Amino acid sequence: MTRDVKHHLLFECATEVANRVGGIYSVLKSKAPITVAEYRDRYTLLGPWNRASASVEVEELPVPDPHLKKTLDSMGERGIQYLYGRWLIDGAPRVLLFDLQSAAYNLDDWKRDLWNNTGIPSPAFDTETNDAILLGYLVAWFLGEYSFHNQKQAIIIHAHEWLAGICLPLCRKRKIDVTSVFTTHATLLGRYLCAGSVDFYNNLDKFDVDAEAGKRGIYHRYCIERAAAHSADVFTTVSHITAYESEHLLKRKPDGVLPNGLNVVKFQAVHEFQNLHAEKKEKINDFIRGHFYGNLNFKLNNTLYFFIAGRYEYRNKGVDFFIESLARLNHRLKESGSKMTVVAFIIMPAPTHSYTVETLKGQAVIKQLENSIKDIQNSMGKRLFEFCQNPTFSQTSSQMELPEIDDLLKPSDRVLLKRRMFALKRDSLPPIVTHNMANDSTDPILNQVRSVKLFNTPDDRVKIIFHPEFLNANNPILSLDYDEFVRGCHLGVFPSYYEPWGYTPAECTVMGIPSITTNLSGFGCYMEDLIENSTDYGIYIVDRRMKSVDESINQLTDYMFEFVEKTRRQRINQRNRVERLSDLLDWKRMGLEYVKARALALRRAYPDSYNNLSNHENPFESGTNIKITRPLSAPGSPGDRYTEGLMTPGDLGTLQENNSADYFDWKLAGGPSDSEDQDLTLRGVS
Ligand code: G6P
Ligand code: 1S3
Repeated sequence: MTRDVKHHLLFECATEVANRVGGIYSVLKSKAPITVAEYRDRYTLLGPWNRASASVEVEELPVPDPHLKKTLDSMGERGIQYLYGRWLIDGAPRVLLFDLQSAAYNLDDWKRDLWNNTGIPSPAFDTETNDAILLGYLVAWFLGEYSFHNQKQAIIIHAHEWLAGICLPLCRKRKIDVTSVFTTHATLLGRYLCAGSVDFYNNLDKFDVDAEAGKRGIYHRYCIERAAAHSADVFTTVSHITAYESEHLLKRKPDGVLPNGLNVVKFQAVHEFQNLHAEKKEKINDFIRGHFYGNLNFKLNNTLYFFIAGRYEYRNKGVDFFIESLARLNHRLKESGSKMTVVAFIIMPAPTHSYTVETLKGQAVIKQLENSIKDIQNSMGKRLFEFCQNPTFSQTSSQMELPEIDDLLKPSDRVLLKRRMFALKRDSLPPIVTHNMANDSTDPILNQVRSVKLFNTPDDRVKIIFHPEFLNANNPILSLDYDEFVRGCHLGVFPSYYEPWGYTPAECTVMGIPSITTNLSGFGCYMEDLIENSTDYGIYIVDRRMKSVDESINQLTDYMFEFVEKTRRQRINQRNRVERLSDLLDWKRMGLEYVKARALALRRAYPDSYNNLSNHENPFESGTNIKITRPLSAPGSPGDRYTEGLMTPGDLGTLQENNSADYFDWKLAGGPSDSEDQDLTLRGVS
């Protein structure tokens, strides 16, 4: 059938539509403005209807498109409940959310059908898989009916992750007239294998994938993921390194890489983000005063805030590396007699039973002290004012007399102050963890902190605070949203072992905060490919690929030590430089790869519509090998380099069909350095 490919419709399907769970929510939300700008009302996001989150994120709207209305009415007649509306985020994209429970009466039939038609098994009690099946069958049902009612326009279904992937083999099996893109943001098996103690990257081509999935009880999930990857017209992933992994674990080489972007909002004046840093840091200082009450033997002016944040995946996110290198950093700072203190935050949600009494008490006693001092300040001010209105002169020297401290600070004030100061006395050390942990004695983070003996003693130059809950401005003790917290910190540390992309360091970058990542993360590889000496720009990349564990930890320690040694001026300069990189991560640039993926899907499904155009089958193949010839300049915007050639972000990470590239050896040829290099050197930033 001939369909209008130019005015095609785009449906993007994921379980995190208007439902914050993890990275895919960030992808969809931050990408929405550019996708809506391109498609307007031809774009709709599909997903499960999570009533709690949708009630605050989605505004219901009448269904405007008659084809859509017919389709939904017909599904409604069969008991399917849905919510059609506007997602209340930048770009306000249309969303169509299906109530999975309203379709649950079909579950057994659909599971049987899945087995009969695709050979994918589904055990009875895996709720996540059951939901994936319900969503997949609902979306395939919807697309089947919709493409029947609307026979004019071409339709693209873009599914993210295995949880939203079941619709793809179904569309293929039922020959539904749509074209499809599947993006995997991590592979199931990769995540599981890395979380154990496996030498993952050196054995990728050797794993017996079915057996490994079976051993971990995820064979059925793995089948869904693999089926989605193989039945999509275009298969993509988020980074070069995950493409390599997908090729081996899912047995299909991705057609291209769709790196994740961010919706970069620039300030009018450069200094604004620096001011924000100072403002938010002051809020963190307030928290620290409370947390370390009675033990604040370090100067906040000489204190740096480091942090790691994300899902609690101890090994995958590199928390093990972080804690070990903090212990080494502590040792080196003590040895060198440094006057600096590092407070390292670990922000990773874990099962807890509320805040500890000690944590709450710390904030309360400091608040009380602050309030009492304000009251005393007030009364002292009044007394001083009164005294000065009626000047007295010394009888001997005819000089004007000034008040004595006792005239201003009355005995009752002294008593109050003493009481407040007594309240600051504590016998215990400042706590490591802010909450009562559900599994305190078996928690891997706490156990490692115990084993490296980082107990927040007065001698320690590195202190640790584990906050096992995501941050939120309504939080009673650290009342900052995550973004505000990042702005107030000095360095993000993300030494991941398994990280298909890694939004955390990317977010630091657009907020002008330096970060440490690794060459096993999609983001780290991407930046390493783009920037010749990324440390100059506050992107430190730990080599976890070619170095031994001990060497990598030492490298991480060196980076942190080097950072601690910087002067305030150097930190400010570095923040300016980091912030300039944010253009590289903007969806306005990253989104080009999504455009290419969709173009390829349309071309593959409707080749006849392209007969008169060039026969370039795969738009991911740029044809020319365009290289960055010079490193980013410190003073100018690195963004201008892109205007010189045709390069788009994915060109760096794009896999081409039938190519035999060794992904790990992917390198940009270094070009001649220019005067801006010298500029960098002259500034003494090496
Ligand atoms: C920003 C502010 C400066 C402040 C500095 C502190 O740049 O604009 O006024 O001195 O932050 O930097 P630091 O790295 O010491 O937190
Ligand atoms: C995944 O989320 P994760 O933290 O489980 O998807 C993210 C978005 O693509 C990606 O940034 C991250 O590396 C993956 O691991």
